[in-house]
Amino acid sequence: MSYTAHIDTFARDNLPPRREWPEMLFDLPDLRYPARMNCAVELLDGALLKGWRDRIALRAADGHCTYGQLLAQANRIARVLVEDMGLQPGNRVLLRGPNNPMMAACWFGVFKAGGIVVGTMPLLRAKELTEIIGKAQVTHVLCDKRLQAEVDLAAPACPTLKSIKYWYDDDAGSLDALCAKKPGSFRNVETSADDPALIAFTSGTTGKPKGTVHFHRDVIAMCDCFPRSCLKPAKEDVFCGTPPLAFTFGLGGLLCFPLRFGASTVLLERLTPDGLLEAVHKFRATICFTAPTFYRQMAPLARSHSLKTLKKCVSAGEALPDATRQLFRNATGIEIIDGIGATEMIHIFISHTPDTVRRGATGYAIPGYRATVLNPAGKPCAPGVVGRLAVKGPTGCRYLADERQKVYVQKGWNVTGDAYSMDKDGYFFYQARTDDMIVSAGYNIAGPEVEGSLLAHEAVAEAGVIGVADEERGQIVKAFVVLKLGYQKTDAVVKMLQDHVKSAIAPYKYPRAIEFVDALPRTETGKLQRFKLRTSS
Ligand code: 3UK
Repeated sequence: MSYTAHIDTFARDNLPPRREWPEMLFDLPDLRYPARMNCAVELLDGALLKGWRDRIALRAADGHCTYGQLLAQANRIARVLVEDMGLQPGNRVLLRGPNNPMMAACWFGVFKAGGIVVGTMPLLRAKELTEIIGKAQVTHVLCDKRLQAEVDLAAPACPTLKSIKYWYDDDAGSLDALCAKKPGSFRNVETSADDPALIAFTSGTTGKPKGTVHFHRDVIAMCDCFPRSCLKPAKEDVFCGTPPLAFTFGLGGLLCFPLRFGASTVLLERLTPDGLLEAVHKFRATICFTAPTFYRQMAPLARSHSLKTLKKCVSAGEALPDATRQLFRNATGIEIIDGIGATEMIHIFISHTPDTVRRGATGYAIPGYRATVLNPAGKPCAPGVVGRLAVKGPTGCRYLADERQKVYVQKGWNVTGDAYSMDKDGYFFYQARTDDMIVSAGYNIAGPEVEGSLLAHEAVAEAGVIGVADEERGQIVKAFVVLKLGYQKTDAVVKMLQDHVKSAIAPYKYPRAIEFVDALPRTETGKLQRFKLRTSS
């Protein structure tokens, strides 16, 4: 077996068999990494070698810290893990906290000590934590003191746990107190480039959580793909946004990407659309990462904030409706960079630059990745034909001990579960999640297209579209609509919206049922939870 720094080989032992891995592509010269690499050493110790010691790395409500200070803090945390908590390389460490500087330092502390990070979203409950801890055989926990309650509830049912420490905690035995006694240096664990670095659990909306294993090299590869080819950040950039660091969209966009480029990142807890705009203004942010629903809600508020510093905005997590793209551009002058990513792929693999945007498209396979659309026989579809999106590149899906590996990876391709079409120039057009396609009277209808059409109407704040069972047609299209202020939930408005859709897209796609609601159910990552709409119908 090849070199590993892991003494505890649980994660390696529970990788899928090699024959079930996707085909990996390392065509780009930027992606040829040394056999031994630790992603935190590459990002932090590497930053000091580049002369960035005194540059600001993290910005937060109560101050900032430099690359040098972040490195020292990560080293102290690594020491606490090894010297006080008995961490062995390969052990899994659960991290739990809102986006704040200590949470960021913990990620790097675990990497440096050769541990494997299991990030968890702040809103997860004891039941979900117990499942994740059990599945990943978590041994250690580092947690923000304010999120202790659910850990306490979960712990009795988690026999693998050995040691738990809290931060932003006054206790003598807290992570903060232990760190304060340590020197800011650490002998980094020399991991192999393909030693597991993190197990990211999918923010999937149904079924048992799936853990996706990513190696040290994958963390660096995500920094060397989308940011280099589409975002093109500079040292002077200030990143900000909403995705939790436990979501790989946030881990990349709000932590690893800025540090890879010598830039700084604003870490803020629990942001609203208004709060995010305020943060852009206050921190003079230049790059923003968030979900489509945030851009939509920010557009009407944008005029009342000074956003002159903001240059680039990245949207991911779900499809960006063209109506939202237009609304945001009209309000700010910024052409949003859309990108589809997945926890299985660690980050974005289809995207575009502001100059290469094509209306209604997510973009093209970014350098390093290849993408195609497969028909039911597993062959590439002709341009314009809808099929299953399949992708391969320098990163890919490796589920931790999970039969569903064979569903996600087919013939070397990562099959994301999205229905897409591709045009003759290689631009990819999102339709729906494969299992969300609506079939009504023999027609295939993609809910997001109907949502997009509704969102273009001035009365509509938000829309979610699903298929509901119907005796005559099999399914009918049903829309859940949040109206803007000043519009009434009346039959006349129903008729107006139906007529609008009929005139904007093929009439058979119009929502035969419309229900007005005050809000749509969403995940912590901004995704619409269609299954909740289905069960409420
Ligand atoms: C959907 C999109 C259309 C799509 C993610 C960027 O979302 C991320 O990861 P998840 O595992 O979900 C993956 C699924 O979400 N999706 C994401 N982005 C788009 N659909 N247009 C988009 N731009 O169904 C995909 O299969 O939660 C996104 C970076 C890292 C991520 N983990």
